[in-house]
Amino acid sequence: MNRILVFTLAIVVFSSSCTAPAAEGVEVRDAWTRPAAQGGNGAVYFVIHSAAAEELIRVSSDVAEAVEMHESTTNGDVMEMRQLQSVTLRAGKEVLFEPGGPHIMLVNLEQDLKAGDEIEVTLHFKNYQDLPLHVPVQDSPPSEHDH
Ligand SMILES: [Cu+2]
Repeated sequence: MNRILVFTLAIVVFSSSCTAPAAEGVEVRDAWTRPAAQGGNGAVYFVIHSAAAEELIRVSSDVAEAVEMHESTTNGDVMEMRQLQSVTLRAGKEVLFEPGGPHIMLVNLEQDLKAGDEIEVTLHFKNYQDLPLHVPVQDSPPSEHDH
């Protein structure tokens, strides 16, 4: 009597990834704001990245009477700004707050913003913890990183 043994070979497929480990939580880089005078308005720019889907719902700061999220759009030759109630952060995607696009508006500054100063701005999210930012006051955007 012959016995036929069937061997089953289990194939384990290892998935490999060549991407860097994903950052966790919310990260902000290249924050900056332009010099501005007390009583005027300022604008804060940065690059924000969230590992998970997230929503930026509010921004606060002591340096201005009000802090709003705005989006600049060009309508013909006219640059317009509208207020945003929230900014959606898609999982793993960067959102650029930059001149001509979304930005944080510091309305009615309580103090002068001078080049070399640093101000504090806090980002508030739907789910993620509050994120305080130290924002340098400078005349031009931070130089591009190599990436
Ligand atoms: Cu604005």
